[in-house]
Amino acid sequence: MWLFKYIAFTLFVLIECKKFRFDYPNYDSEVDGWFKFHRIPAVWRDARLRCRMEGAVLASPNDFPLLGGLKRVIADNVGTSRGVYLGANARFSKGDFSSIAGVPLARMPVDWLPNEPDNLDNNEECLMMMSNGSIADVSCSRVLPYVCYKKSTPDMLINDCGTTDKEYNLEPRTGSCYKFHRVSRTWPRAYMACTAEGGHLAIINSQQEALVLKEIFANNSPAQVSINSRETMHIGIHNWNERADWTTINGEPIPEPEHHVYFQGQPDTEEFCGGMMRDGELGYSWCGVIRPFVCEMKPDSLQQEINK
Ligand SMILES: *[C@@H]1O[C@H](CO)[C@@H](O)[C@H](O)[C@H]1NC(C)=O
Ligand SMILES: [Ca+2]
Ligand SMILES: [Ca+2]
Repeated sequence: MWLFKYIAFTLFVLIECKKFRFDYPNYDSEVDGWFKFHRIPAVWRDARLRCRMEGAVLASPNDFPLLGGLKRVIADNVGTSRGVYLGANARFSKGDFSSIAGVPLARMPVDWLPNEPDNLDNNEECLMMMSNGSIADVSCSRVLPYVCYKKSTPDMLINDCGTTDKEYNLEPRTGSCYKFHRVSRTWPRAYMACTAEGGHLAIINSQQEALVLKEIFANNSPAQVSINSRETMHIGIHNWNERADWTTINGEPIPEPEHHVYFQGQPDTEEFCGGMMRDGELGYSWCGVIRPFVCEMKPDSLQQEINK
């Protein structure tokens, strides 16, 4: 009896240790990973990107366990009358459907809905799945809910910053964690990336933090940053389309800078986004320009349970 208890306890501990992040709460041993249902529907392109930014992948029924897991998630969240996007798509080449991991559709244990596939208007390069596992080809611009999947891997360790993302570093001077993104994005996409990672675009709360951000930028030379616009990085400052009314993205005032804040001269009522230049000056920037950026996260933000 004690042996049984011991084994049960050990199993319990092993299973309990399988953690990813609070919004992927339930480890599913059949798929050795976690699912997250995204209730806010999106076009396929945004669905894929959000899963990727969360460190996961837009789910596909690559094998029987994944099919079973997906069917359960769909049944629990959307019922039987609606469908969700799959990762599997034919965007690279019409008709050649395969999952994001490269598994061809012909190898997936799925059936088509009645009268599908029909490639309506020769414009259906994405797939939707119902809770019974039947699929249909649909336009990738449809707005549908979706499911992200994270496979458990041996190198998944939760670091000081509460994340498995090794690029987040804890900064003792501010108590926050930061990640510099060398792959440039527009400001809205940068905002999305930071949010998906469990944080937000870096917010300057003190002179000390302004200095920390300047140092982070300095540690990433222009040659290490992906494309043009290497001299300014996006941070969490916005003018809310109100010319000079600059605040942080949390609506807080920007701390009185020692350095000059170059926020003058922009046209009326146009949307501008805040950036920091290599010399530490803050300035405004077109939101649509792709630039490197810094995300900030509190060490407990991804692991805290939700209080309901
Ligand atoms: C799955 O459900 C749809 C309706 O939601 C139905 O049209 C289809 O025939 C079902 N597929 C199977 C294999 O039962
Ligand atoms: Ca169709
Ligand atoms: Ca901050």
